[in-house]
Amino acid sequence: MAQPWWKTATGYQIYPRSFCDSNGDGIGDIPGIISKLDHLEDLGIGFIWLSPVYASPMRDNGYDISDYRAIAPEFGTMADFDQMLSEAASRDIRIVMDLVVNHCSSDHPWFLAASRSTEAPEHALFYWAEPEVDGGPPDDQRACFGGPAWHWVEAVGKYYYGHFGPQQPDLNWHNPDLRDRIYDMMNWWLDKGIGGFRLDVVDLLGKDLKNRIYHQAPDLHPLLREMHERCFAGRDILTVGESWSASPETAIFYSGRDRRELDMVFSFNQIEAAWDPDIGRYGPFLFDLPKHKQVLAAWQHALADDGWNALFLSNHDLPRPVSLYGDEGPLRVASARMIATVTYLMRGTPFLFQGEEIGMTNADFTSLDQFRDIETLGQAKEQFALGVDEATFVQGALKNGRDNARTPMQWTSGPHAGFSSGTPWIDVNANHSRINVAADKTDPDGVFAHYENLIQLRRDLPVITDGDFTLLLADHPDIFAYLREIEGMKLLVLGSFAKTPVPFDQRWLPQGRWSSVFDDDGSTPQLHSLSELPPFFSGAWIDVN
Ligand code: ISL
Ligand code: CA
Repeated sequence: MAQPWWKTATGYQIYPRSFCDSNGDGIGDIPGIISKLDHLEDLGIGFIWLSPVYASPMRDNGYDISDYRAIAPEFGTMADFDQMLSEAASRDIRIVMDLVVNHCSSDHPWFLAASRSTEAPEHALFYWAEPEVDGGPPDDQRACFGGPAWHWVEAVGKYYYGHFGPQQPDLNWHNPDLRDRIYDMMNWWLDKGIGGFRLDVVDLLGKDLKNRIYHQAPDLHPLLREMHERCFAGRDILTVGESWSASPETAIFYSGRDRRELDMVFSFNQIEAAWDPDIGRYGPFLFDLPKHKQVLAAWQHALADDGWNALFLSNHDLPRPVSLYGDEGPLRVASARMIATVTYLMRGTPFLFQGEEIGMTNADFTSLDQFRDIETLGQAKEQFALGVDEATFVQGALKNGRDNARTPMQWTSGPHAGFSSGTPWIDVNANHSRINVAADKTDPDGVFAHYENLIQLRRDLPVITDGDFTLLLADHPDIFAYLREIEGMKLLVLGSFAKTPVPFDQRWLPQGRWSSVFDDDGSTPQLHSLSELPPFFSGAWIDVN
């Protein structure tokens, strides 16, 4: 059987609000996306993961949906959406929609009806709890964006569960009526010809609130199988679930061939490996390359014969990769190229995040009022209550906050980085004078040209799609190296995470006559003559023996 298209295709995540504004209101929109499809075609993208464009009060920038079958007016109309779909299709680009069905917006008509009367059929679409004898909620669970997770509604005399916050009431997946409504809506989008779904916080579906099992509760997988049966079966689409709780041991339950659930999951083990176990994401990022390699290799091995990996460096919730693993200064381009090389030549489907293809950096904010993210602002409130001062908080948020990924896409060195002719909803990074698409694209050694090469290589070399993975130099503190092997071809991938030269021993190279897969002008040092690796050195070679 032929490979599914998503095994050789590369994905590109668009965060619409920050991508391109066509009408000067400061907010990115669908006509803006249409105007940049050529950019994605140049890059070689096979599909777009489109962050939510549905109607929404935008308290969480669209991850709080008030109408699943309408487009948010600030993003455009359904006609704009249809045009985007067909113009993308004419460039062989599919559109994978973000499916946010763990919760909806508290402005959704379902929730409005549900919180007016317990008699309304919509009431049972949500999770409710009677007050305890003291009038309090059933437990002390905290919401992700701050405050308690149980929220009081006077009119019905009950608490509802909102895992992220009061503005995002959780949908009751135990109710078949809810599932019918969601599956109908999913099929409605699929029938339009979209390329599939990215399922937001998929591991929260089927949560067991009584026993306080939120992620990967026993009901999760039966629900995903039902969803597959009712919506995905027989369709040529891609499905990827976001699962912070997935591990190499549980990944196969989502993506195993015979499971009939999803094609793959985004796992975050490699991100969490760098968090302080006591503080979590709001603490320092304690990057340790041997640990990082160990986590990624475990995923490569776990899904070697069955299941599939989603490869990514960042998304709209994470800091920028060059800021996280590389260099924001003079070695930025080399570091961006290196990080991409070692990540995207593993086995799996790559998902780039907008701006990554030009090595964009974290935000350059100086005060709290420049932040827009509901999570960052919720955290600020909690931290200030604990006595943390603003400057310290801002410093932390500039390292790990979600707005780092959400500053406007830097198209040009001109006003507002060419993102908008009006005032952007969130500040543009001043470094757009240097870091922008127009400038990077003219540089044959730039980040864009390198991504273009990597994406093309993934289509040309079956060893990347299908080859075995062997980690080399597992304990080396600065070098990430691995071998990919398939009948008739060996691919060696190597990168240095060090800002300074690293001694290199020729005996570390596996047997072979290694020839670079990247065309270069001869300025790159030959692998066989290296006694040290230059800062952020990287490359990939095939054995021409
Ligand atoms: O990164 C996180 C975990 O610590 C959270 O910021 C994030 O909320 C979590 O990854 C879930 O993310 C998804 O669902 C959220 C939405 O705010 C995120 O943007 C989305 O990617 C609620 O829908
Ligand atoms: Ca706009």
